[in-house]
Amino acid sequence: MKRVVLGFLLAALISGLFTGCVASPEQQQLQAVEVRDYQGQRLDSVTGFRENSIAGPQKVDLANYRLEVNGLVTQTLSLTYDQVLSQFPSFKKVVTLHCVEGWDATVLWEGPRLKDIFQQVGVMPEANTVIFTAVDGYTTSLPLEFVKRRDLLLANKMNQIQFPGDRGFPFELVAEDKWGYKWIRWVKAIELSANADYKGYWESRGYSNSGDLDQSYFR
Ligand SMILES: Nc1nc2c(c(=O)[nH]1)N[C@H]1C(S)=C(S)[C@@H](COP(=O)(O)O)O[C@H]1N2
Ligand SMILES: [Mo]
Repeated sequence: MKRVVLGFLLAALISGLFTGCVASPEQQQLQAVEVRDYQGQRLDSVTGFRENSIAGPQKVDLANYRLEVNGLVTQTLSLTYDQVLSQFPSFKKVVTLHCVEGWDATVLWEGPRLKDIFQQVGVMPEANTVIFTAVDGYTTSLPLEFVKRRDLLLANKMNQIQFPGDRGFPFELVAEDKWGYKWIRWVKAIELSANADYKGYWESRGYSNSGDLDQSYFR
């Protein structure tokens, strides 16, 4: 009898150890439907990422979710997920995210352009900075001119599928040419500001405020 219990415990322990390496049913489902090749480019799987966010994966309930656009604008916006997607056209881009930890991920991103959203709210001339806030309290910022010129996306799809919950659903900023800490996930507010020196979560802890990929991420 004791042996049986011991054997059972051992089996439970071993299977527990290995579940970390095996894709969960949800991950397997995502792997089956995501696109891994786009116009000749290999894409990384949406399930193969390291989770390194400041407060762990966020579960966003769409019923209560609103994307807020405010600050130096003539008309503030508060939109549901569906309103964001129906009011602005979506664009696709293959872009590689580089984390300061040394890993990267190449993904087909898809979603509305920030500059189209800005057009709708009417940005005041003194605004020069875009400050982003996420559901987990994370913050970051970018120059307004850069966001418009580079057609940055607020992505809701990766590899042609809607974001999995732990990957930044409903929206992640595709901050191309910038280090991973500028790619804010679970975005909930976008503020137009005249404070070019604003420093977000990692920027206020010593990472470069420009976040330029071709420069060191230290100040
Ligand atoms: N809301 C939020 N967004 C965040 C973070 C975070 O902790 N919270 N971490 C950033 C960092 S350091 C990296 S490298 C990227 C990783 O994004 P990925 O999961 O799309 O690869 O998310 C960025 N966005
Ligand atoms: Mo990162």
